[in-house]
Amino acid sequence: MDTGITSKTPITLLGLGDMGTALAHSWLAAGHPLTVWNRTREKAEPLVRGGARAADTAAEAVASAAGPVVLCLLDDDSVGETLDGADLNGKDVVNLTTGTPAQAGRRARWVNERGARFLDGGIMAVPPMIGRPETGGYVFYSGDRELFDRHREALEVPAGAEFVGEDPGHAALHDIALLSAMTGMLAGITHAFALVSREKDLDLARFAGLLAEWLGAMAGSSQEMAAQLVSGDYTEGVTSNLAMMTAGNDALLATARDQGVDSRLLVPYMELMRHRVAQGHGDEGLAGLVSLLPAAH
Ligand code: FVH
Repeated sequence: MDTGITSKTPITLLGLGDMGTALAHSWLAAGHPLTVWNRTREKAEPLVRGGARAADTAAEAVASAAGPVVLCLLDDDSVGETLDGADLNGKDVVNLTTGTPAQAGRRARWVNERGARFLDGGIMAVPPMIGRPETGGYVFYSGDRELFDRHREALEVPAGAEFVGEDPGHAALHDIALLSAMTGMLAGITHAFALVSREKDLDLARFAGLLAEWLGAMAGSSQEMAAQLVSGDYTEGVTSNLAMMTAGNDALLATARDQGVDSRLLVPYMELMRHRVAQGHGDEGLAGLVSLLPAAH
């Protein structure tokens, strides 16, 4: 006989956009009692048919929460608006809304002042990856370690969980750092396709495979950079030195010119390389470039 009683952690989820809805389905499928709330109520209906309870207001959803209150909203402002008026005292708040490290820090203080514990999360997955561990999606978490440990099993249902420290801003920092690296990589991919795409007899699908393999192999250089930053010796274990790479940039720029391609995506990074070599550090790897980036405030 199905008594409807389960030992699974009850989840309260505020926000049913594309990501929130994917999270909701994964918790329902895993048998977690689920209460949902969304500003536009209709988005809750399919989940209610699947066994979730829809709360009329965010405050009511929070008041009835016996487990973590998870937020997956557009931005930090929408988190503030949604929680405004809710009694957070004694609650565990898990914010999966993308924001900056500073916003996470401020939100943690705001939540703590209202008597609740706070965990921030940065989702490294797109909705179709949620509830499918084989896709490798995961969430960076930071903030209250006890909260994380207590709800870890439930938090690991939608995607893997990677705790990166008690500073509430560190999940967002990891998230943004990875997205920033991705942006640089996509700029490189864009330039590479601009170079080859005007060649009529070139197989772009084959090229794409070669490109992905090359980027995968080169990604290992991040370990070399980390080791150099930790030791402070930027010449440690250098396999390709900066002077050689900077000289090679001339061929990259000349080829772009010959192919009629604008080099604007590459030039800022190349200028940084040239500057470091001019400072007398041609024997280093790339770690020295990090020291050139602190912005003037
Ligand atoms: N979707 C993705 O690929 C990325 C993957 C990485 C992580 N992001 C972040 O996840 C947060 C939510 O993303 P989403 O995909 O669910 O976003 P939307 O489909 O646009 O849904 C937005 C939800 O936020 C609600 N909302 C917006 N403004 C307010 C407000 N002022 N008060 C209350 N709720 C608000 C919106 O409600 P409604 O429009 O349906 O009424 C949606 O529930 C996000 O931080 C991504 O960066 C996703």
